[in-house]
Amino acid sequence: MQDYQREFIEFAIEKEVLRFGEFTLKSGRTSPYFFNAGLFNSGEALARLGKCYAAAIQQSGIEYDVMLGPAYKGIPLAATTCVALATDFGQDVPYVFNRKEAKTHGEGGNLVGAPLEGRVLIIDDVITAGTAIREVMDIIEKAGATPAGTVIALNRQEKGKGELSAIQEVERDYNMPVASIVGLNDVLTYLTEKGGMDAQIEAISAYRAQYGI
Ligand code: OMP
Repeated sequence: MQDYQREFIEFAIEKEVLRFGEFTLKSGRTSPYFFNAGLFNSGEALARLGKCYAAAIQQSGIEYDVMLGPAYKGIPLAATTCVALATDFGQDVPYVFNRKEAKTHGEGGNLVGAPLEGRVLIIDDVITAGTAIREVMDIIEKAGATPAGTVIALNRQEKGKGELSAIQEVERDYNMPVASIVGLNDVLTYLTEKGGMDAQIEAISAYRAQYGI
């Protein structure tokens, strides 16, 4: 695990973005942990988050022309990550986001920011079953652009519809890599190193036995 990954997990637990307990997911699964990126809800938290995404993008080697932050949660993620790419890596990356409701006056349309063209890097919080990300692919397709890859904060490393992970299905269906700041395996490594988290580790291991890949 890299330093930024360990720091990210610590920071997510500190902010209660990463919590342990019993949670019902969008997919209907009952999970012993939940990652709520909406709780990175202050200037400092967003700044640190952007740096972690920027580091993960650099690490992935994905080549792209524009970053797309899908509404709503992807919008601040794209903004803070583009700032971090500029300040930490000297890269001035254009970004664009969609509106959920198309605007009929003013500039019109449902895309705001840079043109959605060329190779697109999607930024999002979590992929569990892959439903949300598939909707984003339609936006890219309609614009005539090409998906270059996706970067997320946490890879939950669980099954999609079949035996592959949801992320592997997305990678296969859209022929693009999905990178993440951390995966569930990193979270487990962190909890094991930290100690005193046996109950949480046990619950996550049981969940993995059922839904993990
Ligand atoms: P899928 O559409 O099934 O891939 O689920 C992704 C969405 O689930 C995310 O965009 C979140 O809205 C939500 N989610 C989390 O935010 N954190 C989690 O740990 C798990 C989920 C989830 O419901 O699966």
